[in-house]
Amino acid sequence: DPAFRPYSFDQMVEAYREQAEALLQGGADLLLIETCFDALNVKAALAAIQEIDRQTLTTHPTRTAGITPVMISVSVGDKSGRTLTGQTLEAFYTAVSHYPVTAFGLNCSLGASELMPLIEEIDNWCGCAVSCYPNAGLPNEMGGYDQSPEEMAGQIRMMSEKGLVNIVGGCCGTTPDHIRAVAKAVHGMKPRSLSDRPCNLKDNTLKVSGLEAVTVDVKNNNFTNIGERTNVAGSRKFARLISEGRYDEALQIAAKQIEDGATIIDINMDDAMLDSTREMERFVRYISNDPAVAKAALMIDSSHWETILAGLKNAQGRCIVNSISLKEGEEEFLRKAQTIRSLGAAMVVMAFDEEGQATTYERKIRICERAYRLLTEKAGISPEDIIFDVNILSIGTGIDEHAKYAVDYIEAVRWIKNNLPGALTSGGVSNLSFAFRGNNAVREAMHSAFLYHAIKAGLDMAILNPSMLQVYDGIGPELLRCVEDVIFDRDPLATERLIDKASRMLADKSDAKTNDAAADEAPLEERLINAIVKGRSDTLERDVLEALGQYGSALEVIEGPLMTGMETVGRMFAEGKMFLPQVVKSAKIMRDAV
Ligand code: THG
Repeated sequence: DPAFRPYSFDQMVEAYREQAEALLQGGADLLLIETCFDALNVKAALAAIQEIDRQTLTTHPTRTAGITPVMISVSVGDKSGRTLTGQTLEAFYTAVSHYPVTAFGLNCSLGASELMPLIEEIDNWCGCAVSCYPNAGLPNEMGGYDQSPEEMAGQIRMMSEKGLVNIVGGCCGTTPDHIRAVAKAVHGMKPRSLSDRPCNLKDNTLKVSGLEAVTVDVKNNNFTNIGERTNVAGSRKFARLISEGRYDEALQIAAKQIEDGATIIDINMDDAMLDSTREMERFVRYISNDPAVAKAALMIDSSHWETILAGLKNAQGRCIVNSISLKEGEEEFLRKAQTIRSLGAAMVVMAFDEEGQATTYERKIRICERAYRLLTEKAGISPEDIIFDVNILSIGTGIDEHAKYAVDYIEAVRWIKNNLPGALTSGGVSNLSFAFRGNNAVREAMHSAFLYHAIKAGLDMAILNPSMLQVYDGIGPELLRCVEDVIFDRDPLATERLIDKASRMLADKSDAKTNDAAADEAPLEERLINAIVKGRSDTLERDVLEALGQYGSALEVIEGPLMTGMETVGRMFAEGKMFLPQVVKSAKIMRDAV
């Protein structure tokens, strides 16, 4: 049973709490969590230590600092630099970065020379001190260690000369002679400098992780796609697979979203017919067994608090909670935010308060402003861990009150980016087009046009189906005009025109066919460029073979029309007219063509 675990997260917390408490009572100044091979265990240890710190604050008011110094030391299985669970060191560090650790590093594992490249890698992103205490070389066939004190000391000296470490020592196979030699070798050397580094990722970028680290790159305007389909309410197929217990097939839905460009996947098990807490736990555990899915970071989506906790307590990476809000008042809001923080996750905050969901611009921004104040001033949450979702609501419904929903959303995003420093923005894009269910061409056009404008206003990420996005420039001019008139509420008849256009498109399926026929008659080069830009594979093989005949060499086909296609892709991506999932698709077509 891939979801079987001998111990639960809560049991791990309890075991760590008992030991940590005893060590601190016995006079320990610092706790070393070492030989770690699974970040989830370390998160349990940190949760336990935070619990003790909170209690100490109330029972021992003299211990004012209230934060126990902690070192974390990871052990890797091989030179790939991944833990036993397959996690990269950066993803691991990201998963434990909510605690202000004193030092992070490696122990045990391999000998010092094998650890050198990994310590060099840690140096690239580690915001705290770096430690390293290797074995005395690799074990021999008897499981013993042969490296002499001098040899080991020489290798550690090299690490230190490169300025990579702050704390060094020895693990398996080392003796007092080894430690003496190491101490002598690094005596008087300068430790790794910390002054020019972002401490504990406090450089205002949101970082999350699965097996790999995922940076939500706001500074370079890189939009982040969150896959929506692992949602029992958002995909009939996923709902059916989960209710039938076919988790392996359900995982394939996640894998497809990632393959199509999602770096985070939204998981939602809220359904009256399911035990959502149990399903969340099972699915998150299943994910950890499938590296193609586990590499992505998880967004834990539920309106049940217990279900959210189940997600957080079973994921080894750094998650995003989706969501909390002021719905049940300030106290509950802050309590949840603090728990999320102590479990190491970032959080989506919905524009919702005691009076309900914000639908107007004014209410959206006021609620977010209030939530931002509370979280940053009272709960100590870093702005980059706050992701505001100001509610993407359905437009084109024919109801007058809905007409301004899209504009209000886009303008509220702009306001947040200008007024709540460091905070991020997100939204569930497919909600926008519920009125056009059954008409995917119209829905895709609405999503692409909406995203194009929302990203310009500062939208950082969105929950969407990355397999179903259109290229902005590829939307037919009439459809685009109809869609944008509705998005911007340009005139009272806009919705009517879009509905009319939509039903004509449905009735006139030949619309698409004539388009295809026209595309088929286009000159060869245009067909190839189109295949790349639109990510279409249907006539690719035929066209590539035809080009090979005409051009005479494969290289000329590649450097000619295919590269022209890729250049167009690059330009459109830079202009925000294409999104990462589409670029991924184009790259695949290019690869197939080559
Ligand atoms: N904000 C936040 N979280 C959210 C939302 C949001 N989570 C859920 C939802 N909204 C985003 N997810 C989806 C997922 C799927 C669809 C819409 C939103 C969707 N599904 C097809 C439909 O209903 O027509 C289903 C088709 C099928 O069954 O295959 O549109 O706004 N923070």
